[in-house]
Formats: sequence, structure tokens, C-alpha cells
Amino acid sequence: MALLPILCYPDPKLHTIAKPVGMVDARIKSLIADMLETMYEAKGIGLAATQVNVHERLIVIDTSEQRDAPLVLINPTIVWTSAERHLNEEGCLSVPGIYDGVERFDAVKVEALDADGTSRLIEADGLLAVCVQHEMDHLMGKVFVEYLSPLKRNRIKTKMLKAQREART
Ligand code: K1U
Ligand code: ZN
Repeated sequence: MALLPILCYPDPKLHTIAKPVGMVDARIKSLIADMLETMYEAKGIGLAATQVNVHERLIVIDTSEQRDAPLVLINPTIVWTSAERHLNEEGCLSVPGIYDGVERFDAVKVEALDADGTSRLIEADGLLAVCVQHEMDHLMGKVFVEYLSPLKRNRIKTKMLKAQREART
């Protein structure tokens, strides 16, 4: 297993649209193991392949208290959304230190392959529903700050670029 570098906003690679995973083979299983290790080490509750510069439709999530319930979604599709939407506080491992409110569906149903390549229907609500929608946005090249006002987004961009410059010196 290996820790993978996480792309940081405003890296343009974060806006790449991911392609479907062709086969759940040894390469994908190894990527899943590396993404789970990377997510747990970064203390995240989710990670999309896009964030580790792999542009295939693969997500890992663990919203459990004990951090012992990994969920792997390959080629996920939202097949149902609740009528209700709410504003939730979100963060992102690609935008460290920034938290803000984003409106999301309260509940979603998602069809996806699991780590064995078996088709599953996942019924998500609460934090899991928020996380699934956030990670599926990553696969479409969308970062949560794009829901914020242009003023806020530009401030965040400037802050991130400054932090990245300082980290290099
Ligand atoms: O995609 C990512 O960068 C992971 C991200 C997932 C996420 C967190 C919160 C709401 C939606 C999606 C994170 O794990 S950020 C760090 C974190 O653990 C966290 C931040 C805010 C609330 C709960 C957890
Ligand atoms: Zn994110």
C-alpha cells in the first residue's frame, strides 16, 4: 500500500471529468487500497480518484465513528434524490482549512459496483448522503468552492496559492 499525493485547489487537474472504470482488476484493487490508506491518513471521510490525479470513476468513503466501515463506489450513478435539500457544512482534502455551507439533497440512492465488482444499491442519508454528493462532484471535475460566491471563491483561491507558495520556500 502507498500514500498518494492529493491535488490542491486551484490545480486545473481537479476539473478533469473522470471516465468509467472498465474492469475491477488488480490495478483498481491496488488503487482502492492506496486511496483508503490516503483517506484515513488525511483524516478525511471521503476521497475521489480525481483528487489523487486518477481520472476514473472511483470513490472511497468512511463516515463511521470507529473508522472501520469503508465504502467503495465504482462507476456510481445517482438513481433517486429526496425532494428535500439542506445546507450542510463541508470541507475538502483538496482545499485544506476551508469550510462552508453547500445545499445538497437530504437523501440519495446510488447504484455502483463494490470493490469485488458486484453491483449494489446504496441508500444514503445524513453525512453519508452529503459525502457521496461531494465525491461524485469531484468525478465531474467540480470542487465544493464552486457553489460559493465568486468573491468567496477568489479569496479562497488567493489563500490557497499563497499557502502553496510559502510551502515551497
Ligand atoms: O472529498 C474530500 O476532500 C473529503 C472530504 C469529504 C467531505 C467532508 C465534509 C462534507 C462533505 C464531504 C473530507 O473528508 S473533509 C475533512 C473532514 O473529515 C470533514 C470536514 C467537515 C465535516 C466532516 C468531516
Ligand atoms: Zn473534496
